[in-house]
Amino acid sequence: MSVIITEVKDAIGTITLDRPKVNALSGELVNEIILALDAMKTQNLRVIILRAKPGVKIFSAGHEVHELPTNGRDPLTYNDPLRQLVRAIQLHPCPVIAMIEGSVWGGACELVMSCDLIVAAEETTFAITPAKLGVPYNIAGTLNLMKTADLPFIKEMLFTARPVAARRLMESGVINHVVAREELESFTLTMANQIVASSPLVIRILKEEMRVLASAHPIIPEAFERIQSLRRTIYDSEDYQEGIRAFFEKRKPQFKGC
Ligand code: LCV
Ligand code: LCV
Repeated sequence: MSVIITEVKDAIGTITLDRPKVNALSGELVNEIILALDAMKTQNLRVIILRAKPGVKIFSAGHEVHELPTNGRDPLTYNDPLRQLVRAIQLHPCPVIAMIEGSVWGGACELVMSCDLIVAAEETTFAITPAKLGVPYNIAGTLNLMKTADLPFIKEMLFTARPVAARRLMESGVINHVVAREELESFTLTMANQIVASSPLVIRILKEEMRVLASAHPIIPEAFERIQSLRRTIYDSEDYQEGIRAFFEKRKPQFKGC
């Protein structure tokens, strides 16, 4: 049973998340989105819209917590499905518009922010929650977030792990437009059609040009290794185990800082 719905109409592809309960980003869901993105490369499309079903309360609850390893393995490596999906979106020749309603959690925030444009319904919220779960966020993911908004704002989101209103993210330049929920589809389609009317070659090259320029962050190997070792202290910690245990036991985690 597929966990996404895909549609192609007038050079616009739409991928709808449709995994029961909360669109948690399981390997299965992520791989279906990646396959749909790949297929859409050969259908002469100009824009792709990523969305959940109309009227959802939760756009996505983030990484499927049941799939976070607790045996001392890095939970968010380069090949983690979510990392693969973020790269698939960033490398896709078409602009991807995230059309968001409901609440967005954890890694789903980075998924949405890796899209080229974001249109959100008024009541939408975003919460980046590794600190609440005791999880060592991925290096590329942290860098992606730092490239999306000013550091004080990203630190507030990461340190408090609290939901932030879409309008606040728009004021910080993260979200392009916040509209009434009933206008979300028409507004997004209008923007999509403006892109369809432009040169796909120019847009494809501009998207890749900006990806390469934006990722031009030199980091010396020693710095990279030091950050990796810092992340290991988290996923080797008791706090990491406690964060996940508390989630499944539906209780507040008792973090000890070790
Ligand atoms: C699996 C879930 C999930 C879920 N996975 O309904 O960014 S990082 O680094 O942290 C990264 C590793 C990451 O993305 O980690 C996951 C981050 N996600 C979160 O922190 C959100 C965790 N979920 C929640 O806070 C709540 O579930 C929300 C607010 C999404 C929904 O709350 P609500 O009260 O409406 P429940 O909490 O009862 O959740 C409904 C069902 O969905 C499961 C949850 O276990 C429950 O399952 P059961 O009905 O079987 O008990 N669920 C929720 N999130 N990420 N499963
Ligand atoms: C020569 C012109 C021009 C013009 N050159 O009056 O940014 S990049 O990479 O694209 C870069 C390469 C660049 O800057 O490319 C040019 C970007 N410019 C545009 O895309 C604007 C193109 N122009 C228009 O959209 C319209 O002309 C505007 C909205 C500026 C004005 O519209 P309006 O209906 O008031 P017309 O279109 O009739 O233009 C009046 C006269 O100016 C000429 C146009 O050809 C027309 O000449 P004739 O009266 O001889 O027919 N014109 C306008 N823009 N960039 N000529």
